[in-house]
Amino acid sequence: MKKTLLFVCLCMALLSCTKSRTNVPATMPVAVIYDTDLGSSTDDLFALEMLYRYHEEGRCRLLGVVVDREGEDCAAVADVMNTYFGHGDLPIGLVQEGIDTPYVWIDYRNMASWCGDGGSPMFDRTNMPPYPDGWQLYRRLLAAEPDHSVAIVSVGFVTCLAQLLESKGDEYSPLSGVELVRQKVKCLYVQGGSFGDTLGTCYNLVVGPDFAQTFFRLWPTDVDIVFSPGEVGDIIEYVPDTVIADIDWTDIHPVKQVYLRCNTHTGQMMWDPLSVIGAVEGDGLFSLSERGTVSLTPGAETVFTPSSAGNCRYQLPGDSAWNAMMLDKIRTVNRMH
Ligand SMILES: [Ca+2]
Repeated sequence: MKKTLLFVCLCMALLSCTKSRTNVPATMPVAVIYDTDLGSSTDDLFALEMLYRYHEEGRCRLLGVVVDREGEDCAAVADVMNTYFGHGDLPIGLVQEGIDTPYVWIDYRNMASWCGDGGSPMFDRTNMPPYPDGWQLYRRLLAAEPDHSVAIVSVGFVTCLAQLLESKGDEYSPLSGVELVRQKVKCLYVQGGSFGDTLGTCYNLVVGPDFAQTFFRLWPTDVDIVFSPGEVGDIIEYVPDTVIADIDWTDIHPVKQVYLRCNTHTGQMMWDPLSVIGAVEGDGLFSLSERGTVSLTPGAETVFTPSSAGNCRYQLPGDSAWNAMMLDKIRTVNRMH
């Protein structure tokens, strides 16, 4: 009898350890705002697919999508994705005065106009223009949430975040942007930063240096940031043939159509999903740096300074088994439907 009791206790303890390591939310799924430069790379699309799945599983509550790359065609991609995956009611914000014509690696910005064999649009739409400015959508969504509860996942430019931080009180909240972030945001997950032995830049920050400087100057130092520097995703590749094979159950799929219609042999790695996984599944899945602060040089290089009271940490690259596990998580959303 005693042995049975001991066995049960051991099982419960092991279960408890497993839960805390993976940090699967039990009762309060984390609220997430997804901030993305849709229209150029496909890792943004996979990251968005993952958020839909997490939302459907009750592991997060996706509040909305902020598109930080200029152009209604980029916002239309968000709408096509939302509608296709059954989340057409999600609000979409779009940057209005962002970065002037940033480079496009894989150009799927005209996704909303793609037609099938019959000549009619392949994908339905729900949320048509005009869209609110990205920073305005941030203010509306944040103001409605409990304090210290929202995770922001920023996998594009920090244009809308910089504009949010510069914003003043409005109809949604009397708080300034800085104070609204301080009150509502639990953690920011950023795809970006470079924290090697020598100073380095990353694309998402260096392409809009003024926005990046504003972001680093104004982000509250008591609100956590977890960076996912490029070197973590650099070694996780989801090759085009595998993407197409994973979505073998249909051709009418926005991500598969990107891979059928566009040149996707651009060295696309799985950077953006890592910030989503961290925000929803928790930091226990990752090896993280110690705490510290991050500042930006005039050349948009990120500088990490260790400090136990610092609000910043960054993900560290994993070994081959960890990389395979992460890729498998990403592939799951395409294999299952
Ligand atoms: Ca991106």
